[in-house]
Amino acid sequence: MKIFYTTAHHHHDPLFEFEGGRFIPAHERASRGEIIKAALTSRKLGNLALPRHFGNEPILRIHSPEYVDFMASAFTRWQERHGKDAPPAFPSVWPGRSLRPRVHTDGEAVLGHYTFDMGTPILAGTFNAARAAIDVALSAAHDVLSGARVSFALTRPPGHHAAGDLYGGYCFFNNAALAAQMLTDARRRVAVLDVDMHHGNGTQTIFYERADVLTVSLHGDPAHVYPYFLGNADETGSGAGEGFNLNLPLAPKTDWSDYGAALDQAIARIRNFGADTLVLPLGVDTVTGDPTGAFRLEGDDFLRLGEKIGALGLPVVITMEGGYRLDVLGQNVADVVDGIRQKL
Ligand code: SP5
Ligand code: ZN
Repeated sequence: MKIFYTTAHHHHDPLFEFEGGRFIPAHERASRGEIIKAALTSRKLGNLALPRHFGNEPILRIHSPEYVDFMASAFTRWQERHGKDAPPAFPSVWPGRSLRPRVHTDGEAVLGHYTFDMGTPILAGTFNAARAAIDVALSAAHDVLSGARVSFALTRPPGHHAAGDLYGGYCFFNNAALAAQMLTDARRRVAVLDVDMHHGNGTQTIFYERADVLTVSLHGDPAHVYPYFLGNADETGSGAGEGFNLNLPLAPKTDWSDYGAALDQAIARIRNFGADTLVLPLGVDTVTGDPTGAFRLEGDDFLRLGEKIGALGLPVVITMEGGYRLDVLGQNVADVVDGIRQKL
């Protein structure tokens, strides 16, 4: 298995995020990438490979040109307003209900126009890191198109909360959606199975009106869990996409017995859709004690999760999403990969 990885992820290493009325130490740090890399390589689950460079064309299949331009220039524009030594960029105003969500270019308003939370700082190097993560994801998709059974995209920053023109939840570009689109453009029938703790709102939104990509997500019930404002079971797709989005929200404290049953449902839908290729946005923030999570997966549960996915028998592109308990992050990611490879 190839593990697509680049040191460019270090360009995005925030110290703080905003939560609970104050800045707290950021959960989504560059050390995560190194921990995952070390665990996968030390268990000999694959070989590191550098991404190749894909141009902007595949990005524009998913993200709007205005949004890509915004991301590319966001921090320099923030510096024009707040000085060369400006702190990380955070929004302070949003087009909430009753206000008009018009496109804004002004330094203070533009961040609120393009994001939905205050947990996602933009730094000087954020665009470089996020742009490199796109190439990592596309390289893994290309690897599967070239015949690989499984390919690992060590994407950092993660992507599943980002929509076509929206960042948030530590995500800037939707790496999994970009991979799914590249596979679909090559005539694959793609299912996206999102097993991160948090609903993959960006991925859902991107494919919501489409029948050609099935999106399935297992996550904490948005009544209690971030991102709160999307991810309910009644969101089934719309228009041509009606019936092609499946949300399986689960209660806080869900452990393997309920999680495994929901995963069986997800897998049954993917089989029934007739997918020939799987994209797996992988988050291991479902572990007991994750600082952003609410589930109780532990121990061998991640191996079992991987085994069930591997037993689908489909080629898989794995993109890395969440997982913030650094003491078990590497082991849990490696267990999922190990389980997939044992059954595939
Ligand atoms: C990719 C990804 O996993 N993004 C997650 C973003 C979560 N950001 C906010 C988390 C807020 C958690 N607050 C509740 C604490 C429960 N202990
Ligand atoms: Zn998550």
